[in-house]
Amino acid sequence: MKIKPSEITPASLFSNRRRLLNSAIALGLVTAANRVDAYTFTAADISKRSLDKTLEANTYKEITTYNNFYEFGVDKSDPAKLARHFKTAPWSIKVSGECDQLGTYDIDRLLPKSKLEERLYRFRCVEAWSMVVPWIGIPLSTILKRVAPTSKAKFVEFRTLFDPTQMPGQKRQILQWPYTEGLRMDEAMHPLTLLATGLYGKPLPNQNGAPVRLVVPWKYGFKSIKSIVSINLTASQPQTTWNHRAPNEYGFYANVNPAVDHPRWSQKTERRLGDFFRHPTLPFNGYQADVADLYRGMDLTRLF
Ligand SMILES: Nc1nc2c(c(=O)[nH]1)N[C@H]1C(S)=C(S)[C@@H](COP(=O)(O)O)O[C@H]1N2
Ligand SMILES: [Mo]
Repeated sequence: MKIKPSEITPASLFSNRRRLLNSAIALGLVTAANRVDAYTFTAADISKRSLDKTLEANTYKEITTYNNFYEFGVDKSDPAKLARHFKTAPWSIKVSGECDQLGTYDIDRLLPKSKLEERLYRFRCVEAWSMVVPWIGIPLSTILKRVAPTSKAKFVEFRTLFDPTQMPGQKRQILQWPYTEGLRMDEAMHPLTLLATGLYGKPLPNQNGAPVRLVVPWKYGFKSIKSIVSINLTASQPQTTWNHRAPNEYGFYANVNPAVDHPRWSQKTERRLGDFFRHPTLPFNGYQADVADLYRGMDLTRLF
């Protein structure tokens, strides 16, 4: 049985509000010279639109038992089992590169929990399944503004924890570890781009990337890097794990695009988890009106 968005409980899980609020204030107001203002999107209230009432969420069970998280094995059922004892507290995130507020922050200091929002996003995996997830998180732009990028910052590079003692998949060279991903600065500043810390009103399950993962709803799933320990602002385009692994199959942009086939399969349709029939895949995963402008003038068959 599917749960309607209207039945999703609001994010009232943050019992320790006062402490969190205090630490947010302690770090806060580092707004400095807002050099990232050039990327602020003013037009529509996109975050409201992303809470699309016509989207019906997948069940908690579907979202948390069919995962890609190669650090915990390559089968979709592996992460739910093998990430059970993954240690996600304490957790710190290193902020480095082209920004004023460099440093290693405790996660509770970097993410102002008082600003966490609930959003319903379509999530599409490149292997042709899709689901709709009621995420809890904070726009990445909020965090980037607080660390004050310099004018040289053109990209953001993310890195997952490297700890083979906890992540058995890292003992095998299936991918180049640690997993890395990247976004162009305007993509990173877009209000649909989320640092997610929970789903369905609960803290993020380990298999979904606890304690914090990226969600970029108009891109294929592999862009949404899990269990982030590093945010690095760079002047040039960063190397990304899947692009390094198979550059002809996985590009840097990875925008959901039914018009461009993956070399080994069509990307025209998808099967939503829990459904029997396949559906046509929408350009930019259904967020065309919000994000197509970011790529105007680019050849998206070449820059896939
Ligand atoms: N660190 C890390 N992040 C990752 C992956 C991974 O293997 N390692 N898999 C990616 C892929 S291919 C997908 S489809 C999504 C799956 O997210 P989900 O399990 O929450 O649905 O996570 C992405 N983030
Ligand atoms: Mo994926």
